[in-house]
Amino acid sequence: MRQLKLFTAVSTGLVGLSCLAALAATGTTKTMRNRMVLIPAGEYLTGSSAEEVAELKKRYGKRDMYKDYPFDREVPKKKKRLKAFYIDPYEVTNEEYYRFTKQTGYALPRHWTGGRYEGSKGDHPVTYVSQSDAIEYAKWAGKRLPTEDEWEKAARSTDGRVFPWGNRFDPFKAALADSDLKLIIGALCGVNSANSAGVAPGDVSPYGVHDMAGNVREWTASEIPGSPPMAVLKGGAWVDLSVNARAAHRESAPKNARSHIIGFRCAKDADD
Ligand SMILES: [Ca+2]
Repeated sequence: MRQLKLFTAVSTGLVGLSCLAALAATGTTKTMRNRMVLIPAGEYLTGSSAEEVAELKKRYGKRDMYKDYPFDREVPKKKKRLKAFYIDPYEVTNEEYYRFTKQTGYALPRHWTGGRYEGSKGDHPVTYVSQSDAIEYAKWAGKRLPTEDEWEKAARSTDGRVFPWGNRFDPFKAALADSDLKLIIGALCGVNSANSAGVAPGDVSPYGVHDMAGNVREWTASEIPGSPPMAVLKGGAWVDLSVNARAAHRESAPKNARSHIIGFRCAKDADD
């Protein structure tokens, strides 16, 4: 019983901190959302080494969802060089996507009713959008989707870090489903779906790009060849474990897929 009381006290304290942080972050995002972040030109580390992938297989390979997972497509870990580019600091929100549909008459996400998103979810990431929906939005906004390489550099910076904040996973940094405690906190906070952009202030890369480990998976402009070719998704979602939150993780989906766990952010050439 004493242990239960202690746990309750600790978790209640954490809930308070977590919810307050979320409120603070929401206020911040309103002023920062439209400013793109400049990712400077230069080298960065992409992918994972064969040893890192062997460790992932050892740790996750026996779970049903990762039994046949193609971790090997993260190999090799190597240096790449990219030109400078801009990237959105947050995932595209319902409100932003609503303005796009209003101006263009573009089809609404299928779960919207009455011509718009649900009530207070204007600052949540838009979901149920395909890669082509995301591309059309980006064109309207004078932007484009980031390539997989651009997305990965914006998340892990130049030092090859595993997560946007560093090499060590911390379930309190991102909107993920990685620990029972995090799930309890999420439930008490009403966080049981995609969250307000920037709900997890710790999920931020050295460049100041938010929600790259969690919240929703994100479309990129890149594809994995095949029949049919698949689009590369980066980052984890609120339903995912930490393995998906690694910046090197390469998820993929048919380009016309629409899901409650997939959204996107935009990029732009730096010389525009
Ligand atoms: Ca994300």
